Amino acid sequence: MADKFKPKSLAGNLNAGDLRFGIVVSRFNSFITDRLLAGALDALQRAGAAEDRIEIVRVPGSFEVPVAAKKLAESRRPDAIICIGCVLRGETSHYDHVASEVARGIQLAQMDSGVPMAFCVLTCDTLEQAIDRAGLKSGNKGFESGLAAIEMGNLSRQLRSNSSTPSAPARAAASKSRRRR
Ligand code: INI
Repeated sequence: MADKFKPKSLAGNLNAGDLRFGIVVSRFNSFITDRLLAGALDALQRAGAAEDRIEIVRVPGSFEVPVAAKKLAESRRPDAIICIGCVLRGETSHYDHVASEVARGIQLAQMDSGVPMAFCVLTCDTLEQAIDRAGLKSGNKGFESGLAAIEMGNLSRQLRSNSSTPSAPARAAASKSRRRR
């Protein structure tokens, strides 16, 4: 019985073929963010993304990433955006403000725009932790974010085209054609 219970399920594939991407990169801690960017580009390239369908936007620090991502989403309407930054704990509470606001800002930007945004902002206590996540012991979070962006870009396209509830214009057209019959 249970094996007959197969609700429809959707998931984005990892083919970047015809998707368009935006990447917002913070210049602060560029030693790390450059490596995250390289990881993200590696993921996109290996998944078949076209160079001319990727736009990279650089901002001063992680705090500026959300507003740039939102404007990029609204003006270019890419399939997905990858947000890259690195926040390192210092001696004051500055870290906490930047770290929490960048996460909150990116979530707001993707919810407001409807464009999926991969969160690739490292928040680390030490430079060593950041290096580990930018291509050393713990892999490259940029690469992982690239894959997340591809999957979410494809899923978003499916959710737009696969809607089980017809749009208002589609409903109006269907009822007009019923009246004509
Ligand atoms: N920006 C970062 O991306 N990472 C940090 O670790 C950081 N720290 O620690 O200060 C940081 N600060 C700059 C901030 O993002 C803004 O660019 C700046 O405050 C100007 O608005």
